[in-house]
Amino acid sequence: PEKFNFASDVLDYWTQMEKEGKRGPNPALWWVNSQGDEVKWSFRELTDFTCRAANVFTQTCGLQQGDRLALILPRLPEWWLVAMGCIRTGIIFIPGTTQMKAKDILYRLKQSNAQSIVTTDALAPEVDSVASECPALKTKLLVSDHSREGWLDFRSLIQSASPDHTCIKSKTTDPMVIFFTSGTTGFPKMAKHRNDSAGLKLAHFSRKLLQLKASDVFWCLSDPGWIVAVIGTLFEPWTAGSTVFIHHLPQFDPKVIVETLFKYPITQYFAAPSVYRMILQQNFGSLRFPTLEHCAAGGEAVLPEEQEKWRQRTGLLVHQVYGQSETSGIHMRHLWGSQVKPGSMGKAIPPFDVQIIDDEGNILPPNTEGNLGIRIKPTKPIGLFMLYENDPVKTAKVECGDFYNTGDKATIDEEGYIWFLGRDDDIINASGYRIGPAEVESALAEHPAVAESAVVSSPDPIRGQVVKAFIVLTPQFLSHDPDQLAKELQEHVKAVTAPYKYPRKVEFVPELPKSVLGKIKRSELREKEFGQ
Ligand code: BCO
Repeated sequence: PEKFNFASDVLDYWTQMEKEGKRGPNPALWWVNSQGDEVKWSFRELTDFTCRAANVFTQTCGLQQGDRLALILPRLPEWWLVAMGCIRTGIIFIPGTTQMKAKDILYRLKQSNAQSIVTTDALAPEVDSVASECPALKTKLLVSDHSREGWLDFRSLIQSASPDHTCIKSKTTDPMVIFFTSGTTGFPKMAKHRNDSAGLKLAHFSRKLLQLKASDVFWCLSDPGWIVAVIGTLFEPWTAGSTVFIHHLPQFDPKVIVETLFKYPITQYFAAPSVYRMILQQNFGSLRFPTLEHCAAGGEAVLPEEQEKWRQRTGLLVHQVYGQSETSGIHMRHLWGSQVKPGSMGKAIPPFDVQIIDDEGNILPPNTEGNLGIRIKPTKPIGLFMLYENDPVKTAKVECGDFYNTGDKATIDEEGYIWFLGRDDDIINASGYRIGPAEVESALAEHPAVAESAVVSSPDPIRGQVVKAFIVLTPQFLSHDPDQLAKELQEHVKAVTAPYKYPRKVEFVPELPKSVLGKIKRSELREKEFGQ
């Protein structure tokens, strides 16, 4: 259709179904924390609250369609109100992880020209420390029980706002959300998506993806800063009218995951493969969860032996799915009930034409290693990002003949099953995070001990891969205790940038391998790590 808006076409549809008694009593959003607090909202309540949020943005903050709002919240119910309030008004929201530090936030606010930011007490001081460098930033909204000078109190504004709001009639092609995604070089790029990218795509293909039903209770563990959470905790479940289950989970703890799967009637579950590994590694008694029917994993590869171990312990298969910030989630999968080839990502979901291509975009024969490509010509399928904002060069670079080149290496077998192999560039995929080496190297460079560094991926039995830094020390630090210095540098990285990027392995070296032109050869270091 020419017009599509997820708030009016999907959320309000389910509200109407509730009013007509055509949807069961399950909440639309079910939020819990470890202190026993609980929030249960119906679709009717969500329509009310998200209309109020829309009024807060337009009336109190003066935002209009096309303006940008940075959304940096942990797993709090308000996250869903903000995201849907933006969709109702056409404000482009920019999710980000709460692990970010002042420098990361500054970069995002400046690149996106965000006029508004929503966050909590934890990050408000970081925002305040850089706000003067962000001329576009006009309003700061705090989700907290306390007030803070210079910040609007989102919770009390929602209470006093009117629930009467007319959703904009957005075009399917209007921009809706921007994700920052790490690249091989430089700092993260802005992958921009349209209204149809996630919302409409899933309205059409949902039944082929996770096959959710209105009676399902779906728990997607990902932090709401990532695309997988935006798909898995908003678009995918609400398209099907299912319950979105959220555990606040400020710190990851496998014990809490297992207890939650026993305690609540969760029927479908999605997490990064590292989470499955961390659960399997612990000595839990039974893992036979009473209501769980389907498990899925994405963000990194699942090994066949891990899939088998999970099946033995739980009686359930882990279905591997694939996606990137650019592809708005999932383009291939094993259908429930179809043959699962352990270790494979499953088959492409029509109408996505997924092929293995060479560097010129030619389709390679089965069982040949190449680039994972999604056909974009003659027709670009809905779901793929619009472009990298402000970066036509990088946008053009990922177009390869008739395909979007994901940059991931894979093979396809005669039956169409796709097998992920990894990346052959410098991007690090550590426990489901995509990390650009330049971001870590730049953080290390701020420490006086570091003369230069090269950051690469290194294998890890639990996290799949971890970040490893090879560091050449400045002369005055050569005599320092290496273990202590490594710890200091790790803490330094955690302090200046989002801590998930910190180098879990550090090696001090006298020099780095370089080309004749003086360019650091990260590939040489990486190959050594993987024993190639
Ligand atoms: O392991 P350490 O304790 O040494 O360090 C951890 C944290 O303790 C630390 N940290 C976190 N917040 C901090 C902090 N340190 C200082 N100040 C703070 N504010 O930093 C390290 C963070 O590492 P982590 O995030 O890997 O933590 P953790 O607890 O080990 O979590 C394990 C996982 C598996 C839950 C986590 O790695 C994870 O959530 N991985 C999945 C990521 C994901 O969702 N990726 C999807 C991206 S979208 C996509 O791929 C599209 C595809 C479908």
